[in-house]
Amino acid sequence: MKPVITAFRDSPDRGQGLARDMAVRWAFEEVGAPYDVRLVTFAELKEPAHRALQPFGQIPTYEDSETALFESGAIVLRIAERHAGLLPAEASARARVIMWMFAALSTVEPPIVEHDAACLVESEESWFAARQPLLRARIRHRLGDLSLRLGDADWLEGTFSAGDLMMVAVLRRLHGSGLLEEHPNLVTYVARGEARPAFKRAFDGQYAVFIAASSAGG
Ligand code: GTB
Repeated sequence: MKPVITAFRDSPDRGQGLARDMAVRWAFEEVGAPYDVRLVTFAELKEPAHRALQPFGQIPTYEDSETALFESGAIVLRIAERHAGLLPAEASARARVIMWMFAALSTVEPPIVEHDAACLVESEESWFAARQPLLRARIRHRLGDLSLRLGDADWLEGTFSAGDLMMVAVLRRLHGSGLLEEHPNLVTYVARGEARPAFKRAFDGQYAVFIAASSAGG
């Protein structure tokens, strides 16, 4: 059985590859493993059949012949563990790559999500503008530290890994914010990730869904 993942039938990101199926698609493309995508509507996400796979009613999910998973980080790790290319074989090096996956999702991403959520749901509030500098400062703080650590290296742990995949996927959410541009090495880091043929295939896959949804919607 080819693994099956779920993605939005009509993603709010309008095909920019910002929804969390993107990292999963990218991981499959990096390791050259085939997969199927099952598209779901927002309504379907909240139905019992989907919640049996994803208790929080979200995408992405993942099913293979042995197990079913949710959480994009866990799914990328599963793909990386089953196929060569995204995790080093040596145990300590492997642990360091997994550490960077966690860093991307639990240290770098939260202030970015907080900022996105504020822009999405709080923009009409009287205190919206006053809170922006604080939210942006929290992101800046993480970017400054990440930039220092990356320095002039191409990737976080020598060669491209699942850690870079998750980190670049997270940093892409800052496109258009002006924050990434404060660190030229992070701009080139993200561009290096986006230039990978596997990234492009994954991006094109999700973009095709957006085009199909747009055509269907007239
Ligand atoms: N921690 C989970 C994971 O990593 O898998 C989070 C999954 C998640 O947030 N899924 C979102 C979802 O299903 C889609 S990706 N939301 C529906 C719901 O909760 O009802 C988050 C996302 C959505 C849209 C954009 N965008 O438009 O730019 C970016 C990111």
